[in-house]
Amino acid sequence: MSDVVPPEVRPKPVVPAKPSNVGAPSPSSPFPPQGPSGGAGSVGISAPPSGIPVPIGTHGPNLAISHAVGHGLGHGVGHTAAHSGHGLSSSHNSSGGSTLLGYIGIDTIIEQMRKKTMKTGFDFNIMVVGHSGLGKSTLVNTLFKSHVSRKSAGWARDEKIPKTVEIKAVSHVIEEGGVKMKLTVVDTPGFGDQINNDNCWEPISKYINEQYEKFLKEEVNITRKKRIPDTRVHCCIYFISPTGHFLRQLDTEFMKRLSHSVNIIPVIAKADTMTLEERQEFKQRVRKELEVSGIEFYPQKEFDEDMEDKSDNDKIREAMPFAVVGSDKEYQVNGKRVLGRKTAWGIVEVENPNHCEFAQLRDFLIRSHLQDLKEVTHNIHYETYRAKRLNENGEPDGAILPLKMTTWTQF
Ligand SMILES: Nc1nc2c(ncn2[C@@H]2O[C@H](COP(=O)(O)OP(=O)(O)OP(=O)(O)O)[C@@H](O)[C@H]2O)c(=O)[nH]1
Ligand SMILES: [Mg+2]
Repeated sequence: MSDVVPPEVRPKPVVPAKPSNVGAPSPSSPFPPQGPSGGAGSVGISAPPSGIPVPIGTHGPNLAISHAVGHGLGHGVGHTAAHSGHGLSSSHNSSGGSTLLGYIGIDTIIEQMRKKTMKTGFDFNIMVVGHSGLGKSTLVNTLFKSHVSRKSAGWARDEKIPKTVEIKAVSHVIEEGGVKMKLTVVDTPGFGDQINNDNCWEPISKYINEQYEKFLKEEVNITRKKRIPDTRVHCCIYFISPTGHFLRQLDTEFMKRLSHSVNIIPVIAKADTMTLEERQEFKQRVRKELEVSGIEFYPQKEFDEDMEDKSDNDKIREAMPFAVVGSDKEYQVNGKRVLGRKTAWGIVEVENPNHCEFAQLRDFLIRSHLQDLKEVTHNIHYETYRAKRLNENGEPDGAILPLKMTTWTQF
């Protein structure tokens, strides 16, 4: 299993859907015959190298031929191919060579991954950080509508969320559409209260690195788990005070220090305390300040994979930092229950895009970038930590390193 490479990158279909002109099998397939039964070779069709995925569970017109392929392939894979119906085929081109025309089924990797994810579920870990009282604990509850912190802390529903006094990770398994996500929310005490705020990022930085260290130790174990529990922080939502002026020095300092070890997502807290014009102006100012200070927030420009990625992420970067409002209280608005904040002049609806950008933040975190957040964490931040640690003394806490480091982790 040492060379199993995890499906790290967002899957993109490599081949188009099965073409209508799937060719008949030909003896001139580029694949050599495989398997002891002689099935593939004996009917004039060759089996693919065993690494090539074979479609599962779809029945097509080439059943007889596919059956032969199946036996030729050997156990497991062969049997699946036997019922695939797609088969493998190649045909002669005009110059006498052979061209692979048949449907191989590479695109079924997506379905295979989906099934696997459905079975195993996945971890997603969010941390909230910022000055005291900016609504960090409240937003976490809002985000997942699951009252994560409240339930776990045993509070009654209407109790006020207490001040957070220590770093606390709370996990819940959330299931939607048959997919299980183990969500861990790391709530942190607000900083900025102390007379001396020097190094207030240290406990947070320490926590982030401890999770990397835990993962590294598991990874280099001789008998490592097939699936390493992932407690690494995939994103750190940084709360900016809605002052309407400038970023505080502590904000820039914090983000500068941590942006190289975790995905920072800045948000403007308590957006309901600003007018729309103030909010727009403040967002622009914050973006400028972040740029001038050289702070790379997520999604980092340097990690855009292609032009499409760049153009999508540019739009997001231009909309950031999202100005959010949090609440875990529900009110009746036009006959519907909505999460909101009741004021003397009406209800601020948390999920209404005309009121604030909470919905944008949620869609960005969960619906469009969750997988990418995990990949950047693993491939960039963790990798940097890992390389540094292994360079320091070669072995984390005396563990023996395998020659080649590979993981079998679902991201
Ligand atoms: N106006 C407004 N108030 C909010 C918002 N979110 C939270 N609050 C209120 O702000 C106060 C502090 O909220 P918390 O969620 O405890 O803030 P916190 O950042 O976790 O605070 P610490 O744990 O002390 O750092 C509470 O009274 C919340 O009801 C918001 O979006 N707008
Ligand atoms: Mg709190």
